[in-house]
Amino acid sequence: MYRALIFVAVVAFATATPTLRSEDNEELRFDDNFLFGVASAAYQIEGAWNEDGKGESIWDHMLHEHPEYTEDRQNGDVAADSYHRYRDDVKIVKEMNMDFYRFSISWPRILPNGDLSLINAKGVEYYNNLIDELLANGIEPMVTMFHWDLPYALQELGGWANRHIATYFRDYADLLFKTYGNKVKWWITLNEPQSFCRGYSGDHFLAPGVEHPGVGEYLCGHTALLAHAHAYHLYEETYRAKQKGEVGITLNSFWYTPKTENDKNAAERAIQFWLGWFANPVFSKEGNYPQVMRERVAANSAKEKLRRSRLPVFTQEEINYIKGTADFFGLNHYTTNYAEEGEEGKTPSADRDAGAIITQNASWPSSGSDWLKVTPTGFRDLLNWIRNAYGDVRIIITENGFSDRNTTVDGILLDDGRVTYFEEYLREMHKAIYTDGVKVFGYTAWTLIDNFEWLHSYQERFGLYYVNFSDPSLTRSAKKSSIYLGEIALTHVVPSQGVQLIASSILLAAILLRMCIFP
Ligand code: GBH
Repeated sequence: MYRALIFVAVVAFATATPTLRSEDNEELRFDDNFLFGVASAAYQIEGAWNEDGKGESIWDHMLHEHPEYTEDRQNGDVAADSYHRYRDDVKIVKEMNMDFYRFSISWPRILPNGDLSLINAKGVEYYNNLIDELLANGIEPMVTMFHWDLPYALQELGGWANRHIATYFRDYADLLFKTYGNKVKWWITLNEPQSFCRGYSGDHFLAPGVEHPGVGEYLCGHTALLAHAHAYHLYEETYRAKQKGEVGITLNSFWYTPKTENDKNAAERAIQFWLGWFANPVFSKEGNYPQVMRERVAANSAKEKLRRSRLPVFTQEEINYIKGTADFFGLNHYTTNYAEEGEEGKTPSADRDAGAIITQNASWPSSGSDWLKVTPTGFRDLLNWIRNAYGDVRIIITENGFSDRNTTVDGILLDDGRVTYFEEYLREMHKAIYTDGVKVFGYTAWTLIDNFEWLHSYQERFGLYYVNFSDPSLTRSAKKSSIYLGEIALTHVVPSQGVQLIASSILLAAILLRMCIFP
């Protein structure tokens, strides 16, 4: 055991000096007012799925019915038990010197029936406690109102495919502003509608697992945009003057790079279908879905002999109502894909409508997730694309992170793959800000602690802290990456490689020393 530990430490050290895929390795500095934070989401960390009056969510329901959907047949019933251990979590955020903590509120924990017929006092109290604990520690709460755990009661009415759900979301948002708005100044309405709407397209990776490709995801997206706009207008009209916070939305996008010179249009279509789907209605001057998207879905629908486009149509009034409804652009970014001319996916489906074949390059460095390759330069390209498309919108990176697979604790604490990922992505973001002039004002690492990674369950770990899921007390232990990012949050400096080498050596010496004292 002891020798094995030394072996792991030495191997880790040997790989601790990353070869940068960004050319420069100088020390980089971020402005004093640049914000650093960490993120999590309710279903992925809280557990306590049916405690203290919480209602059932679509994730509870789907994974209880279909344990086989996840890699190891587990679910988020207990997860990292943050419902009971939130004080430990806040301590960790503080240890990492973070300015803010982005977490999500579970809609069914507050409103078990989805609507205002029942307000669960214990649920309301839980988030009050969490927010108070953060503020007492000098950490700003940043609240995501919806990170995929819709009340199941609303799914029975069709969920996001039912346009009226937008009004239910408005009521829920109203309650959150009213209840927490004196303490919370950062609001994110929805996390990644592009992802959760896939739960209606038959890609079984997300709840509710409804199978209506080419139709369901567009209906869902339509409702989601209206819901977001309702929450924004409500804040604008009723709360902003007094509460003085900001309301935005979090969208995710890969970077799409043309596979060959001839694939530039395919790459542009891919990003319009993925990011433009939600960004264009909210952030563009003209509003509405991207033109290429409206045209292609309409044309395919006509070919399928449908009477109207599968992509619902906004009235001019709705276009104006949705346009401009964000104080900031929350961006989740992880990786890059190739796009190539051609068609793939079911008929019909959004993938086929986009008319691009999506691949990756097997030689790109991998992670613990099939879809996530380490491709830092795409981050800078994406940020520039957003600025070119939507002008000088204020951007905050609301997620960026790296996974590894479940192995031994010892191997995983020295998570050099993650350190390298953060370093390279921060360097590219720095170039986007300070060389290219993109207005990014903050950065959020995904994720605080190892947690329930949706269909990959506890097998893919994105945490800055390790969670021992086989230990009933679910101990959290610092990984090397948490120390690395903690230093950056404190100093606002990404150290040069030389400094990092010294820091790694000290860390290694400390580990070896500890092993000698407690063999
Ligand atoms: C984010 O989504 C989520 O907001 C967060 O909850 C999650 O933990 C984090 O990423 C890490 O995954 O399995 O090949 O079908 C990022 C966008 C969309 C990426 C769904 C993975 C599934 C690909 N995700 N996608 S696959």
